Amino acid sequence: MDLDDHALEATLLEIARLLELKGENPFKVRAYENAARALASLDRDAVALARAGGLEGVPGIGESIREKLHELATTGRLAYLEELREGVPVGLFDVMRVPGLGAKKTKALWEQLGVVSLETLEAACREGHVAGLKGFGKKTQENIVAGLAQLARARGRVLRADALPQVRELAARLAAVPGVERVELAGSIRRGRETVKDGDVLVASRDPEPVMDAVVGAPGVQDVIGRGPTKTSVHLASGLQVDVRVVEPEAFASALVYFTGSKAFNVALRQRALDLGFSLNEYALRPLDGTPPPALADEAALFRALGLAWVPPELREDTGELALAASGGLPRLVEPADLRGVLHVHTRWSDGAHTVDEMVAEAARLGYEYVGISDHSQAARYANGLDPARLAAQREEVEAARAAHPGIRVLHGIECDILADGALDLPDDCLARLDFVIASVHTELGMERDRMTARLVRAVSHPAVRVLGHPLGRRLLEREASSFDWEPVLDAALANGVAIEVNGQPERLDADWVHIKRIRARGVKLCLNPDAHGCPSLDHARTHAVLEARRGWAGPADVVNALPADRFVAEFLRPGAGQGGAPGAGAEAKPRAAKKAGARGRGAKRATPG
Ligand code: DGT
Ligand code: CA
Ligand code: ZN
Repeated sequence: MDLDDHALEATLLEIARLLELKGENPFKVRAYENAARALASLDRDAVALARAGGLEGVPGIGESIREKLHELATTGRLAYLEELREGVPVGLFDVMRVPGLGAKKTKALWEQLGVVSLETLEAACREGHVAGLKGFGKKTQENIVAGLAQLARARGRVLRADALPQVRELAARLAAVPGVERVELAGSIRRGRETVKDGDVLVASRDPEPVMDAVVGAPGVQDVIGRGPTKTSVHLASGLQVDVRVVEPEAFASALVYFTGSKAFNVALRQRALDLGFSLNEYALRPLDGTPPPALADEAALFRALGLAWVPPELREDTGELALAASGGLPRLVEPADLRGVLHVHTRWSDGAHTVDEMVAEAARLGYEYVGISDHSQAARYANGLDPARLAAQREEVEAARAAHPGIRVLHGIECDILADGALDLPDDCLARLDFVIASVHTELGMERDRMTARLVRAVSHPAVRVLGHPLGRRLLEREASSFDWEPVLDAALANGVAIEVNGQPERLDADWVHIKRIRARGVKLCLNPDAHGCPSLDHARTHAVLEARRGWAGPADVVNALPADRFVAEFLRPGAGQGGAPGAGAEAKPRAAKKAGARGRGAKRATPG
């Protein structure tokens, strides 16, 4: 291991934090902090000094710490640190840095609420559990939520969906540089996190210079943050930072694993390597006995060498995936091709950009067996939501689309607003005539927790409701999630066979992966939807929603719309749904005026698309 002075200092500070987390004597903690400061102010090569035993007499560094630094500098390892790290989630170091949270509060959150990372902290706040903790209270919880938001903004994160095409374009450019053997995206983009701090690109080549030339000369590059022989960082015109690293082809597999991360996953993987007698870093997997490192053709070979199945990047968050990879028990995750149909599709009847016919044609073109049209309901005035008369009139257009596209089953539903008291926004008889109902909250998202819980339970218990839409109501980087108690909502969903949506809009991704795990554990099904407002976003289910579901360990059996059309209708909707003329299909409810004015004219705007 290559050590710089900073590594010694960082190790001492890490020990101090770990001691605090373990509730150790404050004097001991202070001793490590003081020693770190003493090292920082040393104007000589600290590693060389430590190795040679030359730290004696340096003020602020006692004998016991001196010995540890010697061990670290000579062997690259420190048994004491590894012992301290045992069982302490690395994510806690991020938690400790949240404004208002020190080691003491972090310890309480960890021990009493199972908080192990910023994500789990956020979830615990959302659930209101933090407020209930002794010594915390509502005010503290609010401060933590504000602190988390502040951290997210300060960290300058952007939506993955915004970053992805930009990073891909640069990567494609690099793939064309002579001498380049492989190019892959790494980091949080590859793991499918909802937001990312920067883009990471990994290149295999024996000749890095032309690659770096291509990076700094790429058309979208605004400025060069730094250029070196192995790493170049740039800002794109959008402000997004991209780090490009070039490694020898032999190092590509270990580098790809390392730079894909997450950091927590890397730490756990390296520990496993050490336990098996290897050192693992971004360059190689090296036997500690000095025998030559094994050749690793790809990531799978590296995992294999550690007795592990290949872990999909979406799972690499150190939340139990390594144990399963060791036992051969990794779940088969849902894949884009598993989705046989989608619900939650808006049209020009409310706030969508395309007609029913256009959306159905696009769904057919994408290979779906069924598509559910679901515009907003009347309470959503801002979106031109449908009242009963317009809903009935829309049925005309749905019937026309059915006739025009016999290859796809067209379902007629609605995204019905959940009113403040949990009642639905349309009369029961009106809802009963539809093939499906997605119930969603669009107003009073910040309502008090108990009222929100009761509101959702009531909505989910309505017999017409099939899906609870975007349950958190969050907008990434903009709006916090609503707060409610998940358990009663999941109970009601289970009792009523209601699925929870995984909304594929990149700024929603709702339910999120942390809750998806809980939903699945409860036996409640997921419905992966695009929430499309036009043809281009119709595929958001296969791209973004599938990724979020994979991060939540969901398999095809967890997903209702992985069912083929016949079973989806028979088992999840009701027999005959989506075939037109369904029981009580509601011809009697269609006002004539609406029939003439609304449907046909718009539907005819575009014939079957080419
Ligand atoms: P981001 O950029 O905040 O959205 O998230 P990442 O995961 O892309 O983080 P980034 O860009 O800082 O680093 C890329 C990967 O490199 C990360 O997932 C794991 C690895 N890595 C970075 N720093 C460290 C470190 O200090 N220790 C270890 N073990 N791995 C690291
Ligand atoms: Ca990154
Ligand atoms: Zn909605």
